[in-house]
Amino acid sequence: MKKLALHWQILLGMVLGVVFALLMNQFEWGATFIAKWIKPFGNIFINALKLIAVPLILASLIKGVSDLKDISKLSKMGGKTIGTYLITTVIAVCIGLALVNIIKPGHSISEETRAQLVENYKSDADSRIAQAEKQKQAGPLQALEDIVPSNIFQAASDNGNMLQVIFFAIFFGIGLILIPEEQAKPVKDFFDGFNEVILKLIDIIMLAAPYGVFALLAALVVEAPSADLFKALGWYAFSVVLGLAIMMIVYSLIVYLFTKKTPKFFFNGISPAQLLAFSTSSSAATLPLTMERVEEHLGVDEEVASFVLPIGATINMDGTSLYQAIAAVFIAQAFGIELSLGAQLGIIATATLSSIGSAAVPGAGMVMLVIVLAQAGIPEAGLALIFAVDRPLDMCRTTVNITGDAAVSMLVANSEGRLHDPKVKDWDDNYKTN
Ligand code: DAS
Repeated sequence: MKKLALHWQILLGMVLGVVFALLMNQFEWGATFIAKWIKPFGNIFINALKLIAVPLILASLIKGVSDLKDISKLSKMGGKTIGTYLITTVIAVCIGLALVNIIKPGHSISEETRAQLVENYKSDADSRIAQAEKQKQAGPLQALEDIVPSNIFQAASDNGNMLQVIFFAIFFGIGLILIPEEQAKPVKDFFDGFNEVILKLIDIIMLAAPYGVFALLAALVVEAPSADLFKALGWYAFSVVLGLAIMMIVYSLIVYLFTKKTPKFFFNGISPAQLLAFSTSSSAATLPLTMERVEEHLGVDEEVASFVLPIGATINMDGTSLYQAIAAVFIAQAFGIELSLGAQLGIIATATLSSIGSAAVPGAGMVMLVIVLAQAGIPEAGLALIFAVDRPLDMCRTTVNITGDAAVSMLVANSEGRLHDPKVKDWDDNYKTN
């Protein structure tokens, strides 16, 4: 197993989980055995991901906000960069919401399977459904009021108040910017280090992913007698991949509209980085190659690229935000929760914020999905449902994440008059036979 790259290990875990469950289904004690002796390992894995969500938000957002101080020095380019990143992320979330409401992947689940799902995850589903009901009866400003926590430790303790944790993290980061540099430095260094530790913990948790997935898949197969759950998962994965493909078209359109560089030029310049992102599921691991391709093959000035891309790798995750919007609404549909328009608009905010807070490492997008689910009152148990297909989708969404960063770096460079002719001509000139 060690020799295989992590994502192949996870895919193997998925297959073995299904095969094992189908085998156990041949014995009348098979389902009970899996429920008692295998499924707990899947729950432990999901709990570990949920455990890391709050510290990850605190670390990445406090670091992110306090790093903004450096951006203010380049405020014109900084403002343009952050502003464009936010626009592309909101576009991605809206495309995701549109698709999941049109395709309705969760509606193809039969009432019997839905009842089974709610039964399997009863405690979590009930509390979330109750919370969603409460939110429906709440006043117009209730959601705003709920953002400000009265007690950070109570907010951090219950995953249902993720926006309160985010509010505290941003508030704290702003405080950090406003105190004198020499006083802020040790605090900033602490959170930089804290962030590194959390990322290492995610790496460790992801090492358990193949085993966690094996358990989750095995439990899913024995608990969901009907194939309609797998059909629904197929439609869900299709919705995400379709949304990501639309984002690729959006990027090539905005690059052409603002810089007149053709899609052929753009994709041939960025494709090696896209392949690396696809195979590593990590924007951070791909960043060095993204920078080299953007500078050498897409003509972005080196100073612009080294400013825009590292920020993009950490806070601009359009693929992740689109995926989180679709995943949240899919899980709500699977559990029979009709989300109000207000709740869906809230998802635009929480998916944008949680993709900003998502670390550029494999599986981070799913960890942060807890925020979107919790805020919309959707059962987090649904994570077990979608984790089955999360890895292949992580590979796809990471590819979109870095493509979005590259596209925005070209727009920013172009607006600063620093989009040059590439040092290395694109493939038309190199490989065309003379
Ligand atoms: N894998 C993350 C990245 O590196 C994205 C995600 O997990 O959603 O961009």
